[in-house]
Amino acid sequence: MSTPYQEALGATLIDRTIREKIVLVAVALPDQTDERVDQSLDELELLVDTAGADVVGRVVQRRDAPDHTWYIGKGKVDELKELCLAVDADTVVFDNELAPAQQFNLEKVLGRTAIDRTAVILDIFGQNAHTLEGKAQVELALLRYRLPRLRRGKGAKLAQQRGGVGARFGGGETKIEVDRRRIMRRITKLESDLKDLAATRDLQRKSRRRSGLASVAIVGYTNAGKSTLLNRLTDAGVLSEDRLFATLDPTTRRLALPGGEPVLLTDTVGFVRSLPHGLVEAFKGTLEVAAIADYLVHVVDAGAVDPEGQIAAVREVLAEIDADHVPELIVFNKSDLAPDDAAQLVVDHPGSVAVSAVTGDGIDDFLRTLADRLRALTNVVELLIPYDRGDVIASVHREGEVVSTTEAEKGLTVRARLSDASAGRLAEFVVAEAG
Ligand SMILES: Nc1nc2c(ncn2[C@@H]2O[C@H](COP(=O)(O)OP(=O)(O)OP(=O)(O)O)[C@@H](O)[C@H]2O)c(=O)[nH]1
Ligand SMILES: [Mg+2]
Repeated sequence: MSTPYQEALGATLIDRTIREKIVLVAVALPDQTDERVDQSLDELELLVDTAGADVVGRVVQRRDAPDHTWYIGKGKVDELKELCLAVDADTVVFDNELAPAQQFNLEKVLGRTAIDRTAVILDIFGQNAHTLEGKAQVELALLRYRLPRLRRGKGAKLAQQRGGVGARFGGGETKIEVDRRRIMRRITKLESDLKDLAATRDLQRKSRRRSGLASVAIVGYTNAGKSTLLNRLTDAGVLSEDRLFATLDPTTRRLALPGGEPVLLTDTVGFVRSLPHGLVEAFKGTLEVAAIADYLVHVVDAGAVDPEGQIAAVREVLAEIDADHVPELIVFNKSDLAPDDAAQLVVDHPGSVAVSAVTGDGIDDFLRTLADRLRALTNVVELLIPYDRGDVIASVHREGEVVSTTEAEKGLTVRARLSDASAGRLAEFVVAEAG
């Protein structure tokens, strides 16, 4: 008998005996450059590959707004259908988020499964969840995604017969009415289980707090090298792979910092652009480690195509989980692969460091910086920052913790906990060491 979890994942996970053939579709809206759309599709291709299928074609349409019925225009739908027939595609994956009705309409016309980026990410998460909590979180996100998509339809039925990626996410479901009720009951149960798990974690956390150790969370874009860094610093033995979302469950290890007290270092789930909101919501319990950490180590792949975009995407998720108030130390990783990029990024981001988690290059400097920043959490300085120096105000917020701000005639008076290094860099604005 299958467990409810397996059932939510579907008997038809990606069929790995055959590699499914996938056509990617994107709509370029006016605020997106062609380059941005291509990058996003490259990433989607990587996601599809991680999920265990092959991309065999791409279709892009520039539009002022999505079509109400099919997301792309009717002419483009016909073109897409032709292409699917020509390459014998099993499934089409939209980079944009499809409404349940659009998904249904597309499946009907195309005669094959149509899913979106969210479904692919959910699929990968489903494959990578191992702990009780991880599984419960993924199942919850999956069920919430599926609920509005339960529906009878020709395309959907076909998808179910064929199996594959889409079958779990597509409209395909035959015993719908019963299922809807059951899914709703299951969602309620999972929500309450997760609440219990959160309570247990809360207790564990309190006992850790009593240990008096500072906590540091490693966050960052998926595949940035977070787990590799944790392994380099401790003997955590966490799985690190050239694979997206390899880590779903947080691992915590003790780390001795140079000249400082030990800290608790936690590896976390990676972020990605347009991380489905439902998933973030479901993973709140796990992501909470970032929100309650004393400091964030934000790992960035210096050799990524668009590191700035990845930083922005990570910060967006941090804001969503209320972790944007936690000070961060940006670590540009993989300096062995992209030494020039890493050096430039460090210049562009004052206060950041460059490392290679693989060769160990820069690690000592990183550890000293982190120790200094943590000591600084108790080090309050007062700064007077002219109103036109929004950049400085932003640095203070990022590198330290703002205690209070007062508007003065010459500028903003900011009292903040800052590391010696940050205070030194901002020396021209420091008016007092408040102790
Ligand atoms: N060359 C090089 N490769 C690295 C470095 N750090 C990590 N990698 C590689 O990058 C890939 C991803 O590393 P992980 O540590 O799994 O990345 P992660 O951020 O934990 O990824 P997720 O858990 O999937 O979000 C692996 O293939 C690592 O070997 C580095 O400093 N240099
Ligand atoms: Mg990892």
